[in-house]
Parts: sequence; C-alpha cells; structure tokens
Amino acid sequence: MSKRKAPQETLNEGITDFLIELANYEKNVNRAIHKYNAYRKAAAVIGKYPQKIKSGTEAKKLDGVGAKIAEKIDEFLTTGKLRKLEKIRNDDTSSSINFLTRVTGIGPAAARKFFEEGVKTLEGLHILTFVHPAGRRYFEEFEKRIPRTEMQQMETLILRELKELDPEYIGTICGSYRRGAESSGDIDILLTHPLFTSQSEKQPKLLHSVVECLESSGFVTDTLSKGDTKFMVRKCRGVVVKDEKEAHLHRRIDIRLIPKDQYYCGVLYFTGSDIFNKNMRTHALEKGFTLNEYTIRPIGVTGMPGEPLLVDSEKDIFEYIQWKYREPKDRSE
Ligand code: DCT
Ligand code: MG
Repeated sequence: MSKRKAPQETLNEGITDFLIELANYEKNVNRAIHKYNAYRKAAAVIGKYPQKIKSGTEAKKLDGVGAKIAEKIDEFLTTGKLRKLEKIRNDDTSSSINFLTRVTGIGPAAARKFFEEGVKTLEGLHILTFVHPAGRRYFEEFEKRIPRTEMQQMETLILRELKELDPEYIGTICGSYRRGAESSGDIDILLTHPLFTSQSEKQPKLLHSVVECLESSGFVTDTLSKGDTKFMVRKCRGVVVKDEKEAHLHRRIDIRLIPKDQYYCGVLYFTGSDIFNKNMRTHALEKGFTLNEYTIRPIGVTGMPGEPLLVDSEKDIFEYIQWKYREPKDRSE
C-alpha cells in the first residue's frame, strides 16, 4: 500500500488538496482516524462533484460535507488559504511527524516516538538501524507517483512472466491502477493458484517462485519484507519508459498470494478505494453480512458470523449483499 494519495485532478482541486492534507495531518500527527475518514470522505465527494464549488453552503449539500468543513471551504475560497493549515505547516512537531510517516516502514505511532526522541529528519533516521535500508535509500523515489503508461508496461511484463511460469496462475494488479487512475503510488499485485485454497496446506513456494522469476529477470531488485506478503522495490530495467530519467526509478511493489477461494474478496478489497470499501462493508452489515479482505459471511440470529459463502467473482459479492455491481472505475467512494 502506498503512503501518498493521488493528487485530485478535478475542478475543485484546491479544496480537495487541502482536505487531503488535513486528513493526513489528523491520521499521522493526531492519530484521529475518524477525522481522517471524515476529511477523506468529503474530499472524495467533492472530487466527483461536476461543478466548480462557489461556497461552503453549496458544498454542504453534499453527503459527507458538514458545517465545519463548509466553513473551511468558505475561508479557502475567500482568502485563498487556510489558517489551520498554515499553522500546521509551520509547526515543527506536525511537519516532522508528517515527514517521518512518509518513510516506508514508519507508521504514525513510530513517527511520534522518533520525534519525541529527537529524530526529525531523514539524516537523523540514518542512525536508526531498524528502518529497512531500502526504505531509506529509495525514500525519495517512492514518493514519486507512477504514470499509468508505466503501470501498463509493468502489468504486461508481470502477467507474461506469470503465464510462462505456470499458466494456472491468476494475477491482478489492484489498487488505484485498477480503478483507472492516471497515476499510482505503488503496484498492488494479487496472486492465486488453484492448488492453494484456505483448506489446503500453505504454498509459500507459489509466491517465492514468482518473486525469484521477477528477480532473475532484473525486475525486482530488493526485498523489503518477506513472508506470504512481500514488499519489494524494483529497477525499471526491461521496461521502456518515455522519460529516460524515470527509467531508473525504483517502485514499490506489494505482492500477495491469496487462497483461491478468498481471491475475489481480496481483489475487491485491494482494488478499493478505502472509502468505497468502508461503504460497501457498511451496506453488507445492513444486509446481514460481514465482509472483509478474506471472506463474506452471513451473520446469524445470534450475531455470530457463519461459514464463508462461496465466491467466484467480485459480482458474486455484490449479489449477496443486493448491491448493484460497480466497475472498478466507479469505486472511488
Ligand atoms: N485499503 C483499504 N483501507 C486502507 C488502506 C488500503 O481498504 N486503510 C485498500 C484499498 C486500496 C488498496 O487497499 C491499496 O491501498 P493503497 O495502495 O494505499 O491505495 P491506492 O488506492 O492503490 O492508492 P495509490 O495510488 O496511492 O497506491
Ligand atoms: Mg496502491
């Protein structure tokens, strides 16, 4: 999962940008996840709004925009800035913590701890051994978003390698790419194979042989963490990119091997967006189902979830909860 969200490319990007900045501040600095969600939700509805917003009152008509956000929109529209954000940006604590959370391997809690221990900059971080070296080395490169054309080239390359290895593999590039985004923060790959189910033995080899294959072709250059879920970075060798400077950038790849019977719940979850997932889970609950990245289960009269339902496509999941199917491109919220 990437840490930087796509900049909004809409009529109201001034507003959506400041909402996302506030969201990140709430998550990283205050660890106020509800406020984070509220700002993200408001940014998502405003991002989809087809007109240029002229006032807070106009924005407030949208679901997810409350009085406080409307007030901020008014301030932004009349003054061109937001005092709250100016203050946050000028505040040493906030900006350092925000900065530290951008390093792969550091979450909000660790960032605050480092800050309290006096680590405020990347220089300071170099003395810390438990941040993965690749996370530091590629720190700046990971900040750069990946253009869709490059994502497409990587998709072709990865799916081709998979097919050569064993045509029975199924692989999907999820995340913002699958939702049609013009750029992505990372590459989220989900893999499955008919030999691996939740009832079968674990099949780590199925994942490791894919990784080895991508390593030997020079695509994957480093491993950030091992296990059933892998985090990797790569050099762009073998992939033609338009801008030569971009050709050497390392990108972040998450590859996950998922049991076949849980694959489509995984694909749905990792396609996102996070806000869409939350809304879909809420709807599922209203219909009496509990949905997560692994399974969908009916909730019985006792309130206990029953056995996982059979799922053979994303559409199956929508059908169980009586929701109209939505294409990935329509899943921003
Ligand atoms: N996800 C989620 N809840 C979270 C984080 C992630 O439901 N708190 C899901 C939805 C998206 C998917 O995981 C991949 O996460 P990211 O890579 O962070 O998001 P993205 O939409 O792919 O955005 P980006 O282009 O920045 O990678
Ligand atoms: Mg992503």
